Amino acid sequence: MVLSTEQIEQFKRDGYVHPIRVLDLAEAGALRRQLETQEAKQGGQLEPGQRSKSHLLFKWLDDLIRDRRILDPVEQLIGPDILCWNTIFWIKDVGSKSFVSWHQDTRYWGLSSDQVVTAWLALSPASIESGCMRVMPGTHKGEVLHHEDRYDPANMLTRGQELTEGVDENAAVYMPLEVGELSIHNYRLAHASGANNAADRRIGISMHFMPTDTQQIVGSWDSAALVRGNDAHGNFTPTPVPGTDFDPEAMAFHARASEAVREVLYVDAATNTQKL
Ligand SMILES: O=C(O)CCC(=O)C(=O)O
Repeated sequence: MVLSTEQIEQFKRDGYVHPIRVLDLAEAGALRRQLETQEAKQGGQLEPGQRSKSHLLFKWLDDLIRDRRILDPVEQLIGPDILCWNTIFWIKDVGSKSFVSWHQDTRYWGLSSDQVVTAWLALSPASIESGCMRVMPGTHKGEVLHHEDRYDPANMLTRGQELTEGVDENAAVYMPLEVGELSIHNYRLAHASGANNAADRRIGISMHFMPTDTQQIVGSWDSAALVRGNDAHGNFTPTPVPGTDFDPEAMAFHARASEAVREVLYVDAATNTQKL
């Protein structure tokens, strides 16, 4: 058991748990090199479309969503039958003003379950200075709060959506992580992050896990990877496992699967900012 009884209780009460050591420095460094090698090949950055459902593009990321060191604590929180719905890169370059406004993901992902979790892995130090996540403890237990789409260009969220209620900056808690550490939060938990004022890039990967009985209730079609247990529900089309980075079959699937996610994320939005 990775998580103690106290950590599980804290997750139920507050909606998050951190830090959980999952990779050693060498392993996390190797993943960062894989990412940065690819970025260097294409002018220094991922394309927006490569930031989401990225486990279909990068073999090493598909391996990561199946890594028992990540799935063991996730199973302790959501049970043994686990789908991975999405993976997203959250990269803030040195000196970048990029930030994430206060929001609840429940509002935008079209998923039926209240048990969806985000596991966020640090590939570089996620400190207060570099813009680590902040959370509002307990907000996962309440209603979905009111958001406004503000479209700030520096906001990493698709619509610059921002909570207009329920945030008390004094009660907010930082979730700093060292390289190779993970945080897990319930997707209804209000969370945000600030700009990177540190000397290194802030690189995180979010992996979104859910029980297999979850349904997509906004989009007409969606996909997910069965990463542990059995799927007796079949609500999501299984994603292919890439044999290599940029495997042609997985890339073709990625085009369809990430478009389906975009349709859900931008439903009723005034503008498609093409951030994912
Ligand atoms: O990486 C960040 O700062 C925010 C990530 C986020 O909003 C999420 O993983 O749900």
